[in-house]
Amino acid sequence: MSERLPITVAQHLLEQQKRRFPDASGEFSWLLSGITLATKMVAAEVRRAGLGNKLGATGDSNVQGEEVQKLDVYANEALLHCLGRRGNVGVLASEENDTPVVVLQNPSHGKYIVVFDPLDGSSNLDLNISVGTIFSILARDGSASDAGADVLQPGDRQLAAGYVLYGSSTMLVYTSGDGVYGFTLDPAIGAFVMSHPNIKMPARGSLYSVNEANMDGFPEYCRRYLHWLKSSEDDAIYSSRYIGSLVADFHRTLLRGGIFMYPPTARYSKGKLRLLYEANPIAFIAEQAGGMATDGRQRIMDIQPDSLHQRTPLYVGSKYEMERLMAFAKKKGAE
Ligand code: P6P
Repeated sequence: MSERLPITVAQHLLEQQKRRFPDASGEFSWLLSGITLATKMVAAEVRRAGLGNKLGATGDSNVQGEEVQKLDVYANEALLHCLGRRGNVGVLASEENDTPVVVLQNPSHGKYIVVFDPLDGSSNLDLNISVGTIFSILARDGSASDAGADVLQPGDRQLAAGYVLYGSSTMLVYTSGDGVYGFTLDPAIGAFVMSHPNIKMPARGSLYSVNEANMDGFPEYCRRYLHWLKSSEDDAIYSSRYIGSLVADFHRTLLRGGIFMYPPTARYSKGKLRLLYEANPIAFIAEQAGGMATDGRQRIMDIQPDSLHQRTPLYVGSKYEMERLMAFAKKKGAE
């Protein structure tokens, strides 16, 4: 086939599944097409958010105590609708829902769990700043007593993970454990088309990303590390970039290298970001691209979750910057 013709995410998934699992039933590809359909619907709404009274808050707050934006509700309903009808998804767990939604009771039918943040960074929508959808796919462990318990799996057990960045273009970035692939939504044909095959994070970068307004609440080692980043030791010259939208800040780190940090702060003593549907999918992608992701003490994907919406500190980025951070964390009096 001519190189000029597009490779869509559906074609890529089928080829990848066939290569890795020759007897694959195509079920997984069908599941992922539920995510691409929902995120195309979200992209269409985000792209014209300023029209037709779509911006702004609903007046409600979610389980996180955060103000719910109108497009949060739309994105959440689009994902629940498109994934709920795939026929192989058993449980859906969303940042916007207090508890998981059981779609198919019988684990042998609904063998997949999808955990997602439908529209991360939505408070930035009114400012036309990039936002994103983040998702993580797990297998149902039929032995679990209830759907809530079934969802609480460490990130190491993710089957796949990804995000859709609604930025200057709409990009899906995805891994199923066999590398990281980027697809750009082509509005002319309404399909996500392969644009970034086999993404690798640079081993070292020149950017760091953290909300420095929270610095006084950071652990001591983190403050020392930031001081090192700002010094010109090791002839390293770093610049600071911070968008305040996780998917955008991580996507830049994935492509340019460096480090993104959301440490414990005075307000969020366990970190602000959520383990299951923010840190875990981001960590899976980072590691598959050659980077690292920790909570300052342990690998993010080793953490055994206790609850659906639990928060965690997140440090994610290039090997060099991450290993330097861990060296600061190990020093005596690091806290
Ligand atoms: P802060 C957005 O609200 C979000 O959940 C992430 O997308 C982002 O990384 C973080 O919060 C920004 O938090 O405290 O710096 O505004």
